[in-house]
Amino acid sequence: MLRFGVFSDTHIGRNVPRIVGDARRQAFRQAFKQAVNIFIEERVDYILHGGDLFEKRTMTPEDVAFVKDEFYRLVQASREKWGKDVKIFIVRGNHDGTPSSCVLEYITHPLASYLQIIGESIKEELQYFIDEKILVAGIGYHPFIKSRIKDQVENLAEIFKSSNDKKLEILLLHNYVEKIHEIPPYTPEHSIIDIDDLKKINPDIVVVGHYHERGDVKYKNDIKFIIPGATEAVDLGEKGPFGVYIIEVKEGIKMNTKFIELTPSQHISVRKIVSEEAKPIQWFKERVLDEVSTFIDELNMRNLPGILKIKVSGKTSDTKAFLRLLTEEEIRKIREENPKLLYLEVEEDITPLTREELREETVVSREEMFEELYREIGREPNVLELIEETSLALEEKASEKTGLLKDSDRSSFVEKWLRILLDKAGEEMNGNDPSHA
Ligand SMILES: [Mn+2]
Repeated sequence: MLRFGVFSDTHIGRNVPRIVGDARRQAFRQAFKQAVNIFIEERVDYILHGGDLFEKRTMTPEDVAFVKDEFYRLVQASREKWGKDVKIFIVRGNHDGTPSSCVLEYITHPLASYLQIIGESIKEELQYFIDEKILVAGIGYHPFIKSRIKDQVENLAEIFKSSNDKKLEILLLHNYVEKIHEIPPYTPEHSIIDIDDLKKINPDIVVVGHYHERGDVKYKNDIKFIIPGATEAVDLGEKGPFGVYIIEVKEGIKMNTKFIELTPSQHISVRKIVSEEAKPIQWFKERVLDEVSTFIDELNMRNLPGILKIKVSGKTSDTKAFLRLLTEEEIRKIREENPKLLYLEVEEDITPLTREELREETVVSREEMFEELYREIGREPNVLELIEETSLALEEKASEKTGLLKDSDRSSFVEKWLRILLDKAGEEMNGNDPSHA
């Protein structure tokens, strides 16, 4: 029986959002450490990493040392605990650099024979691994992966064909695969792997990184596709769950897979506030404050530090000079009162109504007009009296057919209403413009 520990997109060295960069860097390391612990406990024989091990742009020498130490710890502990010599295979992702400047080189060492980079070397030769039980080959990230794979299909098929059939054959990739991933719209065709090309290569298992959301094991063209996803939210909007796969292979073909979730070290969330109709700025602000307080409750419940981003969009009926929903000062205060909230960002996309829309907005419906009128005159004695009279008349004289009064019965009420309204209007005019008094 063979056991594999599979993970991908660990992005060690990533530090966004920059303001909480140190905490984020630690979160990625924490996830990595947990993965290694799981691999030790699960007694794996081989590790498969699907690429984007590092975040090349922002990684530090300490990040390199961290990964080296963790892999060494994995190998040592597995040897001590279970007498196993674990081997680790990694394919290059787009965040690990290009073939000529690949940061994976930093963790290789001639004496560290337990670790091997799979895929193209600087000389563009395909590097693969073969022992008596398994064959691992692969191709690192390429922006034009479709044609890159097509160029290498024969080469790879040859490597796989030459291996003994009893070996488990594994292909490591770091790109989108047609029919396997839910590929984001507008992804150029040339950056998607043609699944028929993989059939020609014909491995038993394809482990593919790059896609940060884990996928269920998919079985297509006699190939098992393992999509481990990332181990931490690479972008704040990525929800998880994040984790690792353990694959257990019995008698050459029977395969069990399980996904083990990692415990995140920060609670991260992106919330949206959208208004279909125009609202005052205060409405948006209240919603934002509601979201913040809900999120803070969640942090206390989970006992975790957290990062919250709120995206607010819609139109506002306010025509005043545009203000930010929360000032720097207000955000600072919220964070001071809630030390668990590491970072709060409010992204605003609120546009004021155009003059045209504003005119439509101010058209008052008949119901609104009456409501306003009643607020003004509804408590005056002559009005109350009139309402009383009208309802009595309705009870006595209303037509059975229409439920209304006949014209002759109605006319006196109409006159009285008119008088009241005219008096009211006259009062207002006089009140508003003393010169007409
Ligand atoms: Mn990635």
